[in-house]
Amino acid sequence: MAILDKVLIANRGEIALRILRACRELGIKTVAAHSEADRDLMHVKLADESVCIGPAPSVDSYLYIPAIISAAEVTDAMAIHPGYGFLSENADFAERVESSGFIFIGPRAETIRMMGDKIAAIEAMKKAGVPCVPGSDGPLGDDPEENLRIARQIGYPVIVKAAGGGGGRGMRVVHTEAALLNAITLTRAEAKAAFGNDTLYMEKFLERPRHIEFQVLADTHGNAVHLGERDCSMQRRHQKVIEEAPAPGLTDEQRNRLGERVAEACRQIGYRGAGTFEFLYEDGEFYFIEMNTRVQVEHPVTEMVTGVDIVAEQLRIAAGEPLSIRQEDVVLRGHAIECRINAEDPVSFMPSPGPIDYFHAPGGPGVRMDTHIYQGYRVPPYYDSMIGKLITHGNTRRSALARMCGALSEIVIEGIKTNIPLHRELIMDAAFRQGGTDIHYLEKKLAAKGG
Ligand code: MV4
Repeated sequence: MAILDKVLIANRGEIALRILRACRELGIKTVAAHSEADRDLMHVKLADESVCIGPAPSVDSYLYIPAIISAAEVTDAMAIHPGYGFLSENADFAERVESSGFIFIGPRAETIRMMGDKIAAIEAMKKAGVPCVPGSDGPLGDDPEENLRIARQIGYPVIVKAAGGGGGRGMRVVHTEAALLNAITLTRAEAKAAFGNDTLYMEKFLERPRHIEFQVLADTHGNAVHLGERDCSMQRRHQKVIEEAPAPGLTDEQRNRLGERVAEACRQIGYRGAGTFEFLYEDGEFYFIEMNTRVQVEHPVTEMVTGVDIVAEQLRIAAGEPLSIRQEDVVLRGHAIECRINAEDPVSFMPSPGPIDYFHAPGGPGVRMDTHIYQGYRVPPYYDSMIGKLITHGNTRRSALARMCGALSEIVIEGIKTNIPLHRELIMDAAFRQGGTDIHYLEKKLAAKGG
């Protein structure tokens, strides 16, 4: 690619390998920036160059901005891909990447900063005509009477959230007026300690929603498209376990309507790159809660049903090229499901790092496995326990489920414990097979099993 001749991958694991593959396809050279514990990662072996950026702990390597910028400088990379997690949604990082003369593969720093402030994000989306949860429409003040009035106006139960939070951190559900003021005080103190920002806001608490998110792509020429939605309701402690696309039961009309809205919102705010609009979905209505300004773990299910390579589009956008697709080119075909494979005990969920003594990858039509593991690889104890994603596609949800069932029976990982047994159970679960389970379903099921 003309302008992007070399990309530094500032991440690890399966997403680093995914980015490397997209670069290779587009003829872009790659630099793997890795920690001391990650010399044996698959993408480090495959990259054109590799640079050690520090010791095993993330704060000294994958989160250490000066080391990453230096690695880009010494290798003469043109751009930095942050992947997901780590520095991917750090506006200061994006700013320092660009002020050092590199391209940040993601939105402008100011967009990341705005979306990191959940109140600003909601305000921008409301302005753009995206439906939001009824709430305080701005920060909560210090006046107890005013806060009681806001909650009464919204109607209990309400949820108090930190403006600097997100992804499930810094929030508290309040069921009665008697509990409100204390809840605000506690959440404020927690938010201050966790995010250095005690700004709070309030929303109506939705009791049984599904988590449905829309994928968007926007280029620097004013084009924006949506790639439909994913249902990510199957989660435990804010960690997604299974995702799928499209969301069961959603109509084309619902999808097109909200999809057009979020694409238009992207044009309005001058969004750049790949992004995800997170919604809660309850009783046929969508409520925006947050926007993610990165490529997400679950992007493959969208790729499988649209045929669009989201990471390749990120690279094209960063190179200043227009999107390779228009909205009318985006056609959903069939159904895709993703199981996140974690190195963890399937019952206790305790991490299980260690050697991969044996690995057999599943295969066949409609089966994709995104993983960096190989026989002889050692899963280090320092990072997230996700070691791969098993994705299946079929013409129908039934077919995708059948293929997932087959793939889960084929896959063999020995040497460490994994959550594959949990996936085998979930894929046969009657309610999940029916489709449309809410965000609390998995935790309730596990609690009933005696977890
Ligand atoms: C909510 C909610 C119910 N009502 N907001 C949790 C993570 C963060 N992204 C927002 N979260 C929630 N916000 C209102 N007004 C319930 C959750 C929530 C949740 C959302 C998505 C996926 C899983 C979840 C698990 C528990 C709570």
